[in-house]
Amino acid sequence: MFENLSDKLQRVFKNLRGEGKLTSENMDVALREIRVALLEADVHFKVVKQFIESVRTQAMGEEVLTALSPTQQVVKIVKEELVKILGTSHVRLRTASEPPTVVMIVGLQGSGKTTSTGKLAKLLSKEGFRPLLVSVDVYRPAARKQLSVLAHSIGIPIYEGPAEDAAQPVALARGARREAHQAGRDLILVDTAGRLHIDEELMRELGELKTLLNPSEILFVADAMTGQDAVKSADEFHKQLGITGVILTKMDGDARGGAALSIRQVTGQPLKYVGVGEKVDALEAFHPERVASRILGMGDVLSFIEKVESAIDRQDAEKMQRKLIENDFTLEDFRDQLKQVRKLGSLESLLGMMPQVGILKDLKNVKTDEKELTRVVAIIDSMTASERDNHMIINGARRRRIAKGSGTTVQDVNQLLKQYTQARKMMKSFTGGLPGHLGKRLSKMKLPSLENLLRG
Ligand SMILES: Nc1nc2c(ncn2[C@@H]2O[C@H](COP(=O)(O)OP(=O)(O)O)[C@@H](O)[C@H]2O)c(=O)[nH]1
Ligand SMILES: [Mg+2]
Repeated sequence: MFENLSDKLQRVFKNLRGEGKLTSENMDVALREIRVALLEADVHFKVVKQFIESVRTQAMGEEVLTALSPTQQVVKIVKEELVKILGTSHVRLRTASEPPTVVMIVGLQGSGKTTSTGKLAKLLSKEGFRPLLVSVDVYRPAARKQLSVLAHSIGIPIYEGPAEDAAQPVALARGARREAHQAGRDLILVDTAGRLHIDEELMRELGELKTLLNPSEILFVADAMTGQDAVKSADEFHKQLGITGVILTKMDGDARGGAALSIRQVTGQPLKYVGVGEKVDALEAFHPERVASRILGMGDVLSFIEKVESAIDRQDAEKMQRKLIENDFTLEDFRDQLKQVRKLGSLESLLGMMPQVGILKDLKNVKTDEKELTRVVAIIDSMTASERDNHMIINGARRRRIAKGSGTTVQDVNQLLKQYTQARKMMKSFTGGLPGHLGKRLSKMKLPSLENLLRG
């Protein structure tokens, strides 16, 4: 997400810093560069124009020009403006005063409605909701089946209705509402049909569903890969149907992110969730403040820590930390740590949230390799307890035995042992290298060991 934009903006700031003093001339140059960076990121031109004007007015103010660190002031202004166009704060899901709350998921075909419906059900059930799913996409035979498979895989109930309703969106919706009442479900997520283009018939059908269901939210699913087209159709849907928010999908792809930066300004409706992958947990609540920091390379440390903390048991993490300090980090710990890494999901998506400094910057190009992880875990599993406890005793004969037991080669075992010792070393040096609070948190995450592991 936003990598190019982020790189470019950081370069602009770096150049400004090099100038020492802010003048209206170098500020003009910087603003021009920011403008180009935003346009290249596919941000809507009207949004760009407004953005630049607002930054210019503030940056040219007396206080900024004479400030001790004018560049920092400019960065602050740019950040505040970014937050402004992204939306001032995270917008929670609206709920009905009397349950069940109904959320309609709408959008064009292939934008990610069905996938997002499943993801949202999972996310919201973690927040304590008891969702019921229903698909009213009766036009493509596979569409309802797709949601049904998804629902079963995440263990969330779905209303499938009687066979005679199979072609009746309104009847299905009505049935789902009855079912929710009977089964005590407090949230109905309605996956609707899409079209390749907005057409009258679809809008009429969605309007009918809206009247029947009186939804608290109508979330428009926009495909970030389609850039400004996504913004345009969001706007169109809003004019015809009245949407209450947007889910922007496929932000993990090489989308330039302009849609994210334009939706709020163009449609007046907030971006509420972002899809960052095909898997069912690849959906994030959208936090403007954090995203603005991410764009400016300040890192979305909060999201990162939240994610890590939800996956890693705090006590485990503290135990690890202690072991590290006491130089007591064994192969067994190494394996446990790898298993936790797997729980965290893709390393790449995690690193995208981090401040782009030194070592972390290099880490960005590293991809997690599931197979590699599995192999490493298998090798450690094939060791005896005393070997795991003290890797020094693992001689040639033991290496051969371990390789055989884990279905790998002696080279694989050698490599793993090398990675492990390097990881120990790096983790130790890393723990001391960062400012207190952050250093402590990061050391719990053992990033450098990952680097070693994955680099091989
Ligand atoms: N990479 C990626 N793919 C996504 C995301 N959301 C949906 N998709 C994919 O987009 C395609 C269409 O999704 P689907 O939910 O069937 O779209 P629908 O026609 O709107 O219901 C599927 O292949 C999904 O796996 C996302 O956030 N990231
Ligand atoms: Mg669908």
